[in-house]
Amino acid sequence: MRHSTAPIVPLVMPVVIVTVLAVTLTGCLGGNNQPPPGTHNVGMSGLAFVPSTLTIQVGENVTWTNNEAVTHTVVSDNATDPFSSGVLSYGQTYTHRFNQVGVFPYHCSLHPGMTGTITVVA
Ligand SMILES: [Cu+2]
Repeated sequence: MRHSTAPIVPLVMPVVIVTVLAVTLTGCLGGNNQPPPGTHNVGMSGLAFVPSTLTIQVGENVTWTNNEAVTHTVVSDNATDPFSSGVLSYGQTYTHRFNQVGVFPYHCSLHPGMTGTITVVA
């Protein structure tokens, strides 16, 4: 019976460490890791924007996230509302707010077949 407490220590320590990490990370994020209301998400995977077409309301945001180990960009085709993300590595995001009604096609400048369209309605 004198060995009964020893095996507990290796089990308890990871739990403590994970708990401390979770509290620390939550604190860093101000307890708010949710995107603001009106933010839509588009992923980049399989050399494609997913979803490739999206309809949002004017004033809303779109956040693109690169979900693969291939670099991508998000570049507008439309000079009416120009935007360009720069090169996004795995896990990186880019957010653009659409303040004008219209149809806004965009593309990845690194992969010619990689295109998408954001339709903004009132
Ligand atoms: Cu790309």
